Amino acid sequence: MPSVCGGDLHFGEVTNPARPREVVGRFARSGRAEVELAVAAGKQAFPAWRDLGAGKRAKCMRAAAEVADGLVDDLASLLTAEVGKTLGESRGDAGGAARLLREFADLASAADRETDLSSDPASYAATDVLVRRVALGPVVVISPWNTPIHLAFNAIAPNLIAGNTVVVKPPEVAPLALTALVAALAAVLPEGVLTVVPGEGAVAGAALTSHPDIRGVFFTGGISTGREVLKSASETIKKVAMELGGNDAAVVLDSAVINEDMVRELVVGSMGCAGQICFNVKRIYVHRKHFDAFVELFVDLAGHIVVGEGTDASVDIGPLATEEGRNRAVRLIEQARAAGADVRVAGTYADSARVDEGHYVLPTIITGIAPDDELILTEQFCPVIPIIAFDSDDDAIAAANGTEFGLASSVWSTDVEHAMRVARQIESGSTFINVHRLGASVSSTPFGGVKHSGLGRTHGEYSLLSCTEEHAIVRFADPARDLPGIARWNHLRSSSSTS
Ligand code: TXE
Repeated sequence: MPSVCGGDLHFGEVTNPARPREVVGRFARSGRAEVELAVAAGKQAFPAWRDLGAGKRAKCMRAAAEVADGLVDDLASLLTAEVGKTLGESRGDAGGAARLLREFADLASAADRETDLSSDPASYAATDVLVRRVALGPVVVISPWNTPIHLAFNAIAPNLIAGNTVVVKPPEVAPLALTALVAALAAVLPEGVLTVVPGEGAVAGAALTSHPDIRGVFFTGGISTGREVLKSASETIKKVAMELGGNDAAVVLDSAVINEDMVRELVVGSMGCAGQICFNVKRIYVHRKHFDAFVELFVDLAGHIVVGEGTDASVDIGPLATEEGRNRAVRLIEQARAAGADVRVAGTYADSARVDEGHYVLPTIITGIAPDDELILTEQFCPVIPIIAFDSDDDAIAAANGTEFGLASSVWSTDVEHAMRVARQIESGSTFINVHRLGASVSSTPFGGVKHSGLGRTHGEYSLLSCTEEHAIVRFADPARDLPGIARWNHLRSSSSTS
C-alpha cells in the first residue's frame, strides 16, 4: 500500500503563496491510525528488504529513480504552486530524488560492508574480528517546506540502501509534491518499504517520532521543532539525525578584492530561494576598508533582482512560502529601522507579482544594525540581509561564532592562506572559501550542523553512519592466554570433577 490513509480522515488545504486565496491541493491530516498502518507495513517489510542485500536494493532504487525522472516537470509545477519558489528552483528540488537514489545505489558495497580487523594489532590476539554494518529497522524521515523533495531524499536514499524501511512525513505547508512522488515510487518498491503519512507535525510527526517500532528519526527543520523531536525520540532511544536552522556568516577579509563577480556570488548566496535555504548566507561581515564599496556594489547588483510569481520565467525569486514568514520579514525590517539601522530596498516586482495578495518581500539590505539585533542572532529565512563592518579577524571570527547556530559559513579573500587561517577558527559544519550557495556542499564532503544547527552528517558514507549500526563479532583462540583483565579464578571446579 503506497500511501497510507484510512479511517475518517480530515483534510488540510494547501494555498499558493503567490495567490493565497487559491487552494492548490489538500492533504490528509493523518492521525495515529494512519501512523500505525504505515509503521506496521514498514516493520513487516523490513526483514525481507534488509536480507535482499544491498546489490538488489540498489537495483530497486535505480528503477525508482527512473520513475522519479519522469515526474520532474509535474512535481516542479506542484512545488512552485505550494512553496512559491521559481520553476528553476523547483526543478532542482524535484530532480534531487532521482540523483540521490542513484548516488546511494552506487554505495551498495559500503552499505553492506563487513570489515575484518583480525590483523589489527590493536585487537589483542583476537583470531577473528569482524565488524558488520547492520540496518536499523523502520525509520521516519520528516521533511521541511523549503526543499521538501531534495531534503527528504537526502535521508530516504541512504536509509533504503542501508536496508531500512522508510515512513515519510511531508511538511503540512508543502505536502503535495513529496506525497505524490513517494506514492509513485512506493508502487515500484516492495510493499511497505516506502510509505508516506501526510499530516501535521505535532500529530502525525509526533506519533512517528515516539513510536516504539521506529528505530531512527531523520529530521530537517527548525531548531525549536528539533528539540521537540529529540524529546519525543528519547523515550525509546532512537538513532536521531537532524539538519536544523542555519544563520550562516560570510566573512569578507581585508585581503579580499571587491569586484562584481565576488559580490554577485554573495547576492545569490543570500537571496536565492528568497532567502529560504538552510545554508544561505544570513549575515555578511566585511572588513571596514572594503565596507562602503562592498555595500554599494551589493545594493546595485541586488537592484537587478526581479521578484514575482514562480511560474514567470523573468522572475529571480518568488514570494515567501507562508504569511508568517512574510510577517516576520516585515517585522525584522521595521524593528531594525526603528533601532536606527539604514534600510535599503532593492529589486523590482514583475508584472506577475500580485503584491497586495502574495507573500512578497523585496531584497532588503540593512547596515548600521546593532550586533545583538534579532536579525543577526536568529535565522531570518527571507531576502533581508544584514551587512556589518569589522576591524580585525578576531572580531569577525567572534561575531561569526557568536550565535547558537553552526550550519555553514564562508570566508572571502584572494589570499588562500589568510582565508584558510580564518576558516579554521569558525565554528560550523562547513566553511566555504569564496563561494556560499546551493551546490557548494559537494556530495563527497560531510554536511551538517554543529551547536544547535544539527546532529550528524549527510552525504555519501557519512549518511550511512546515521542509517546503520556497527556489529562487532570477536573470537579469541585462547581467551585465558590472550586476554588481560580480571583473574580467571582457576580454583573454580565443578563438584564432580576430580582434583
Ligand atoms: O520547520 P518545522 P518549518 C527553519 C527555518 C524556518 C523554521 C521553521 O528557520 O523558519 O525552520 O520552518 C514537522 N514532531 N528551517 O516550519 O516547523 C513539520 O510537519 C515531529 C530550516 O519548515 O521545523 C515539517 O514536516 N515533526 C530547515 C517538519 O517538521 C514535526 C528547512 C519541519 O517543520 C513536529 C526548513 C513535531 N512536534 C526550515 N512539528 C533546514 N535546515 O533546511 C513539526 N514537525
